[in-house]
Amino acid sequence: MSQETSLAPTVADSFLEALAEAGVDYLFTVLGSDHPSIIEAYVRRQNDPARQYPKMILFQHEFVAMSAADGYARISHKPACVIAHVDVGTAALGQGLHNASSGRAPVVIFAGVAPSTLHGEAPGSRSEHVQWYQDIRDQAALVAPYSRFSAEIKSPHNVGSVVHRAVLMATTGSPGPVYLTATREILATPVPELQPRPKPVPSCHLGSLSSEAVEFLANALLDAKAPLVVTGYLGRNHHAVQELITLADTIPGLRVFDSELREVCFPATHTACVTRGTGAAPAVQSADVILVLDADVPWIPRRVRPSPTAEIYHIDLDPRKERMNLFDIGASATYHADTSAALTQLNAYISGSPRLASLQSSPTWTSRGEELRKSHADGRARIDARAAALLKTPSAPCSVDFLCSRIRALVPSDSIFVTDSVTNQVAMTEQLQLTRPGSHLTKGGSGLGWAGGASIGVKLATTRYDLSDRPNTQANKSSTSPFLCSITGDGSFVFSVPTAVYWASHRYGCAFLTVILNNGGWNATRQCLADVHPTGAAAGLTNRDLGISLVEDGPNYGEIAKAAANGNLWTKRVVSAGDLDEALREGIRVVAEDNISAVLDVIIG
Ligand SMILES: Cc1ncc(C[n+]2csc(CCOP(=O)(O)OP(=O)(O)O)c2C)c(N)n1
Ligand SMILES: [Mg+2]
Repeated sequence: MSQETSLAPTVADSFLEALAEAGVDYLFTVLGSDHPSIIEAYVRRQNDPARQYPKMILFQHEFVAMSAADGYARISHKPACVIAHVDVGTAALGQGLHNASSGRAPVVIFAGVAPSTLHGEAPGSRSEHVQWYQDIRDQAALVAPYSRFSAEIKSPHNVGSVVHRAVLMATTGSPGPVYLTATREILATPVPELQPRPKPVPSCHLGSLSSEAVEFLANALLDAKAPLVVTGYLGRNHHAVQELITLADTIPGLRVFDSELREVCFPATHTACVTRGTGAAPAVQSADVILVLDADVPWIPRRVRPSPTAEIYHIDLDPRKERMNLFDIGASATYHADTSAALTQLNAYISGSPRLASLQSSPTWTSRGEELRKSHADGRARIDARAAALLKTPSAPCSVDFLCSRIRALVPSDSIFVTDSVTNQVAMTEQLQLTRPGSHLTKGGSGLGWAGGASIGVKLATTRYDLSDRPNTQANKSSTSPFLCSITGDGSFVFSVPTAVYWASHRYGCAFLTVILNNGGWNATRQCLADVHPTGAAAGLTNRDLGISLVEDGPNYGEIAKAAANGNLWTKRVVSAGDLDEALREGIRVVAEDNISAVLDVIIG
């Protein structure tokens, strides 16, 4: 092995420099034998006051690093980088790959590949027994179903080009993970002086609608008798939410249904808002014009489907659903466009339409608006009644409705929720009454355990940036960041690798409150069984007999987290509804004042 002779820059320095140029703030890292040159380059950069970013955040599990990068990228829209180990480290990204892909989180994953020389021909040549095993055939195939792009850095001469292309592929189109690799030999190869990129880093902007499309869609909405907007992730862009509110204000009777609850796409308090508990299904069935805006699963046909005569139009940043094998919503026209721009165009056309004034004063539109106000108020009353049901029985265990209504009442008004709540997702969001875009994120896909790591990423992002007008980011000039509340299923909590989550939470000062919906195990498994084999042999068995109950022998979740944080964490189990407020208040206080995480394990009856 050759001896170190100088501190000259290497490909690893070029790699970090290119990430910095592309706006990468953090390296969510799990170190391995493939990373010596990256560590070396990183330490050199840390000694240079002009090169403090990206900062390395160390994790003890790849899935947690990946989820933290996902949370950071989802909330900030800025590319995040994961540094993972060759082969086994890439495999350990696990369900985090799926979540980042489905959730369109721009994450650049870098992993080593096994050194390609055996005899010390170049710095970085093989030196470890495991490097023979880690030399697998097609490492990028491990991430292929999820990655938008993958490439190996093979030359010291084009590192910037490869990295900038990777960031472009991660951040634009339908954003998502990309995968870069390099051998140790390449990373250790010297390069001439680092040159700043002379031109801006490439980007690619989504277009808007053609004028014909604007005219057609606007008139379809004006002519509709029962118009409905279905959306799923439009709330990524706060301006789009504002434009959707304007559209709903302009066309009384237009309903808005958020079918995915991944972002805050429309305020719960607006009279046009329908949820699963307040009329989403009848709205889908009765609509004559449905405008689908940035949604992956606007409805599940086996449960509810639009009328065969309904006209369906679809505008999306990913209208062809490039990652899905099956997608067919019966749309008669589909547009590949930025929904924020498209809604601005539609609103401009509609507000200038000579028909608008007479339509707005027509008895039909007036009574439609009245009907909406009434059904929204009725829906709200039903949600409130569910929350209030336990007020007179304080010794009963909490319901999800009661618990989440109390969380909403007690957390600071600037709170951000990061959730992973599976079968309780609808009740939880209905009770949280979310109104502010950016105040809630849930996992982009179905990979359980996302919320733990994601909370750390969201905390880092909100500490660094003011994200009140996403995707625009401003430096956070205040010394504080919004309160962070994670709500998770008990099963999901275990999937999050809590030992790695709360260790990192403590080490990096990312304090947040976790509320565990402890319903004694995996309710989802029971629900799916009842759905597919309602009268089968397994249906009659208890959860305990099926092995999915954690009522008798569930882990002590809070103590796991506390041990991981070396005792620097507050935890409590709440068994009765009457004890909830005091425990919640203390959990909130500990996070806000003592700056340590808190875990509230709430038994759900
Ligand atoms: C990584 C991963 N493994 C398994 C599953 C399948 N799965 C879906 S929901 C679920 C149980 C979730 O339990 P919990 O978080 O307690 O939510 P609940 O079902 O009780 O609402 C499982 C195992 C999954 N989605 N992701
Ligand atoms: Mg559960």
